[in-house]
Amino acid sequence: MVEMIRTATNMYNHGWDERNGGNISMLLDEAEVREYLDMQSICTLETGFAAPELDGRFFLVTGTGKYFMNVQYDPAKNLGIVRLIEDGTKAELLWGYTDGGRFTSEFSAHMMSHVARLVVDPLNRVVMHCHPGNLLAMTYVHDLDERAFTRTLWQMCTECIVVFPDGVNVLPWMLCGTNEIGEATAKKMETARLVVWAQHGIYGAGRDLDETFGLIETAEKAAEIYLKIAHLPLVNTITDEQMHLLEQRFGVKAREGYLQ
Ligand code: 2HA
Ligand code: ZN
Repeated sequence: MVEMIRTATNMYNHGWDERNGGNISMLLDEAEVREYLDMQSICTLETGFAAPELDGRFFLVTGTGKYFMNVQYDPAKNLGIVRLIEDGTKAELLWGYTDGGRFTSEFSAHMMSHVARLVVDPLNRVVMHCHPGNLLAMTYVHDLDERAFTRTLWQMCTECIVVFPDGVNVLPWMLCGTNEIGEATAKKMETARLVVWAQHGIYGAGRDLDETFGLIETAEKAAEIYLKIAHLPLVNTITDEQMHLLEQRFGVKAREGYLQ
């Protein structure tokens, strides 16, 4: 909980979550939840989708319409703990949303992304969405082809290929808050932990809040460098040969076919 508050505050302070922008969900262990809660259901909410893989699982989730800026001052109003029931078509509220609120409007994208990432990595716990300015800006001026987008980011900072060797997947502009964008995001999450929503923001997934934050932070830094240099004549870059040296040195494998 403390980490959740710190992360939401940190994301707000980075300018990634203006107003009610952004949302976070974190899978909790049942034992962890039982330690703090009496497990009484406050109310049952319809999710609007099915996710049988997550039946009975517990999540700490930011609330819809809530401001990341305020999470630190009133966590019980701005966050909630829910248990998915009835094949994920319903969620029991166990704690939080004290003003009668509910989970984020992007709950389907979050839950479907959890399903997709847990298949790839059973230790995945966190899905995070936000609106970082440089990545967002990049989607207006850069080719949205995933290989091209990823390669540009990798070339902007040496550590990028080490931090996200699986690259960045990209969705074209789609209506947010729908099951369609949720399904499309989850599909993209099968092959990468970062999914850009063109002209909107980014989704990240990871084993804990710091790792997921760091993933987005690294991609955002690379996008910042790109915007600083995109209009200037390019004199130097990180070559594919050098990328291969990074792969060897750090024991990572770049996404198949992304390097020459
Ligand atoms: O609710 O970021 O995508 C805030 C959002 C929606
Ligand atoms: Zn958003």
